[in-house]
Amino acid sequence: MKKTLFLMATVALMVASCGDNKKSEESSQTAEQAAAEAAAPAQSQETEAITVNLEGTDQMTFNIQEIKAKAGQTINLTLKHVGQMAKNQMGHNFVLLKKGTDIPAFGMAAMEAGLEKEYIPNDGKDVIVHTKLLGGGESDTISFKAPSEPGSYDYICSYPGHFSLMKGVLIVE
Ligand SMILES: [Cu+2]
Repeated sequence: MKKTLFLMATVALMVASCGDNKKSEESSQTAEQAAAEAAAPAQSQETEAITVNLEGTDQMTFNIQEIKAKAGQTINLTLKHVGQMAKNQMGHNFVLLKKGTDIPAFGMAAMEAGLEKEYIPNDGKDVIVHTKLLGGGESDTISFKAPSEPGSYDYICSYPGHFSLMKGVLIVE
């Protein structure tokens, strides 16, 4: 038991020293506090967060087609539109779909939802998480937990016509 606590504290220190933007909020946090915070969600999240730098281009491509994560692992994902075209001509987003979603049907519904809904149909009922819709030069960062159920989860760009090229899979182990 002591060993476990020690490990938790070590992990907490590692997390704390990794220093993301949370740190600025509580810079005077002690190691004990950090350990206590880390211990609380330790059941489902004993692994470090992963960072994904996804890029969308004017050629309608994603640079990453496969993301691997452990169940419940925190994923910090940044989508950057590295092209120059406007959001209403070549908009890109990252949309992680629930298991079993019919992608062509979702794509059709997304088109009907339109630009003002950022091509997220039905108030997002088929969506686990998504970024904003971006134009050239823009980026958006989201932080979420990988689903607790292992398996493959499709992600797409839901801008009309993009999902056949701009797609990938999140593999949860
Ligand atoms: Cu796109």
